[in-house]
Amino acid sequence: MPSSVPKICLTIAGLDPSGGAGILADVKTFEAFGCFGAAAITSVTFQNTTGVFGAVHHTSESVRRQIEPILEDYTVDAVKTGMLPTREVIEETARLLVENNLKNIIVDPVVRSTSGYDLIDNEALRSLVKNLFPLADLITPNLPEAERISGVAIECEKDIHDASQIMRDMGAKNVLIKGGHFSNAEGRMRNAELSEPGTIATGAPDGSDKATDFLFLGEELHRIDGVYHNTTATHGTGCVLSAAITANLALGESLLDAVKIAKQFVNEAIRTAPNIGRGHSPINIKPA
Ligand code: PXL
Repeated sequence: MPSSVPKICLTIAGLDPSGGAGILADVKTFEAFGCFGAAAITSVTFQNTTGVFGAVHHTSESVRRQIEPILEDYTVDAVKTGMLPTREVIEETARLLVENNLKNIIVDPVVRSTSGYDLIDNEALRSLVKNLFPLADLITPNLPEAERISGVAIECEKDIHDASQIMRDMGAKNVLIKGGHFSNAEGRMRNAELSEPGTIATGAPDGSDKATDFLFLGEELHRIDGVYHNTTATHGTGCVLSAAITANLALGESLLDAVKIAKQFVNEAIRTAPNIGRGHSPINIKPA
């Protein structure tokens, strides 16, 4: 009996050789959902769980020459972009997505590593907004990324609405702002001082243990609640979340359901993280 044809997901992103983030995390996640994972590398980073020590970026030609043979051969059902380090790579990626009429596109606007290393320069970020936001079915910034892109300092729920509106004005159709960063000590302090009590479930002054993501489907807000895990084992959570959304779109789920399923998957992956390495442990990417 031939096995059934799997859905195919492509990630266009950086390599984290330590396996926690980037294309390795993406492909593991695609496969965990039963999809077939393919990957084009935009940058080779030098890192482990304690930090990022540098990177060598690929050229736009290298990115095109990786992707074209894949698209000539496979029907790709969904695509995610992660670390796109330069304007050239971003513009080439946008051209490839348009030329090949690719669907189910998730853009994770990767800006900075958990350890504070800048993965993309300002010129590239402007190009990402201009060229890729309009092509994406969903963009998935975390709070610091949403702040940097929108220019809004996010302190309370109204700021989240404003930042989302600005990013939609920039061309994004749907926006998922990941609330996990509200749950750290700084977030709790900011909330306690500056927002009305209870306006943000996560990191609330009452010590609430929710990590809420804010999904704007157009103007319509859906709160996606998750459990906040007080842990440093968070390396790659953004990559895994956006890859899990991508896999579920490939499988035919609606955007809302794909985000809910992905959020549960990441929660479980954080809860059962293996605690390897001396820094931020990777999370546990296991079959869904
Ligand atoms: O989590 C953001 C990210 C994405 N992609 C690559 C990374 C990182 C963070 O370190 O290295 C390749």
